[in-house]
Amino acid sequence: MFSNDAQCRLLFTKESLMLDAFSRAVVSADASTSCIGSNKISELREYLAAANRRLDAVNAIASNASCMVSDAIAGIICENQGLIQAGGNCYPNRRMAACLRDGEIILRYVTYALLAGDASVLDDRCLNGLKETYAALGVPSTSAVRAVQIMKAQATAHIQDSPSEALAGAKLRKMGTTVAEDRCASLVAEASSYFDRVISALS
Ligand SMILES: CCC1=C(C)/C(=C/C2=NC(=C\c3[nH]c(/C=C4\NC(=O)[C@H](C)[C@H]4CC)c(C)c3CCC(=O)O)/C(CCC(=O)O)=C2C)NC1=O
Repeated sequence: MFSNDAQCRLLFTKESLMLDAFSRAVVSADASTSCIGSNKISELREYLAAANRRLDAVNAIASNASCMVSDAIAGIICENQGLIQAGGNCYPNRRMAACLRDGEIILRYVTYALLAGDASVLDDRCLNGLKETYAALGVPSTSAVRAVQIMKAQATAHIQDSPSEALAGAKLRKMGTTVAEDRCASLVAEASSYFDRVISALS
């Protein structure tokens, strides 16, 4: 399959790389045989300065994860009842369970990426080959994408600690953390970009 050892090794090192904001800076500097640039250093300084807010954001998602997932899957089923009828991909219970589990897996990898400040763990360990797996199993990607969109909206609300009464009802839960004046705009944008990565990987 591989024309030589080096190609084979490259493929495997590539696949097992899990980067964070720091190791990403090292790997890209090394790739161009340069020192860490001052731009990079100030980006990393910013990453450190905002680290507490990043942890609050990760915690806001992680500690609401099972509620977010069940709500997102309930949402796609409300919008498309065919999913739970014979022939639907959330029917029977075994598939419903697999779908809920996939929702949890995706959300978990998004939180890992948000913690690391880097998408590689999400790309390599979750999204790599997922579209093909879904195609092979007949999992409808439009519904999977819709579930991810719902989780993206929920994550925004949780990072800003502003889940709405209208949408959350009795399940409404606030973390009580101090939210920055800009309503954590950059963390919201970053988390959204990871959800968008999932969406484009499945589309
Ligand atoms: C760590 C990374 C990782 C990922 C991402 C992963 C996904 C994953 N989802 C699967 C199945 C599945 N995924 C779904 C998901 C859904 N069906 C729907 O209608 C909804 C749109 C959607 C939920 C949002 C279903 C129903 C199955 C089972 C399909 C079947 O067996 O027929 C399978 C096939 C094997 C299995 O059933 O466990 C894999 C590998 N597994 C992993 O280890």
